[in-house]
Amino acid sequence: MTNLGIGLIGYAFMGAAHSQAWRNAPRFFDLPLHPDLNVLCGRNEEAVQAAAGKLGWSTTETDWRALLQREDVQLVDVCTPGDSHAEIAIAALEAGKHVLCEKPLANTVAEAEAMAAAAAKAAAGGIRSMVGFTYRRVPAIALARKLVAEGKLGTVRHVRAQYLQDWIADPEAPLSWRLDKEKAGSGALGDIGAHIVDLTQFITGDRIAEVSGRLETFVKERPKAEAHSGLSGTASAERGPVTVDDAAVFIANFRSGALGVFEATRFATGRKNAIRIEINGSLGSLAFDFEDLNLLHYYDATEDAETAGFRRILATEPTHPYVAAWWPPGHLLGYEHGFTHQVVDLVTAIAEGKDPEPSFADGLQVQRVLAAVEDSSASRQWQEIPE
Ligand code: SOE
Repeated sequence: MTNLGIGLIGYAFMGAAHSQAWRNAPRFFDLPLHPDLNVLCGRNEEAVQAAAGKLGWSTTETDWRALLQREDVQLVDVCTPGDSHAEIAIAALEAGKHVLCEKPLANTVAEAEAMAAAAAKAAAGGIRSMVGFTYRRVPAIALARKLVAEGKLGTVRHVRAQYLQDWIADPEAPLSWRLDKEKAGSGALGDIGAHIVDLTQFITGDRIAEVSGRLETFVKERPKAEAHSGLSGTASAERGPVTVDDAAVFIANFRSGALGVFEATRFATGRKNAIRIEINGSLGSLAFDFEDLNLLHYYDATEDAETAGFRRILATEPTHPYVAAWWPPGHLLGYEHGFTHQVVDLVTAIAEGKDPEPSFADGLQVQRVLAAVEDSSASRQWQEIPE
């Protein structure tokens, strides 16, 4: 079997999640190429070496440009904050490396356009790229898409989506890079709203045509972070401004005529990672909540009214997407499995010479929706998303 040398940039929360995926994918799935965890890259030498030992990487680099020069790297996995996605991903594609880039694709539409153009050019030479909208690979979500595509819901009328977290509901929670517009591009909108834009479009096979939205920053100033790890941190005595939205809400028209209602917030006390999606169609409905991610709720409106009702589909059957490679029915899957499935789909597409999805062009379209929500909030007007 041919090997695929991986170079991962970033080793915090997402870097750790991607590392386990690169390690585990070939242990459970029969992959056409074997990923070698060759290089982990981060700016602090001591810290990146410690992370490499823990996460299973053979060597380290402290400069991503040096990583791009290495012959033992065929794929670059970008797990840095959004402000460096465009520069790294474009340089990697130009250096002839396949690229997996974390979401949202970029911090601005202009950056995302440049990335999509670089990806299209590289694809002509067989170099592949993918944006990491991982939740598409949760089996219950992939099953939802399949059921909609099979026509089980009939004509889709309503799309209802929420992404609810509460990790900064405490006004004394320190400033993380995710609250800094320069680093993150936007707040709840881009960080978690991007996921529900992608997921609803993925499940319905439809696209958002126009939006009317509102962004809000409830807590305008917070303690600066002394030390930061993942979503938590230690507060310092100094304070700084929050430069992104804490919450984003918007309504949307889909191209098919379906109506959408979206909400993304980090202030939903008690909700930790609740991605809730409900789709209502002429023949039935589907409902999903990531806090119970193995379940898909399905209502068949064609059944006898006397016994009809939502039923729970436990998406752990070997016939459900991705599940056959794992455990027997009822032995539940978790957050990390989506990342493993992402690696499986990416490596398979590379080996088959196909463009993986979601592509950088898909990432650009999501970026346009996010920008339209921001513009709509600022202008108090509906905003159209170009095709
Ligand atoms: C923080 O809000 C975060 O880690 C996001 O950045 C991820 O994309 C999301 O899946 C979980 O929450």
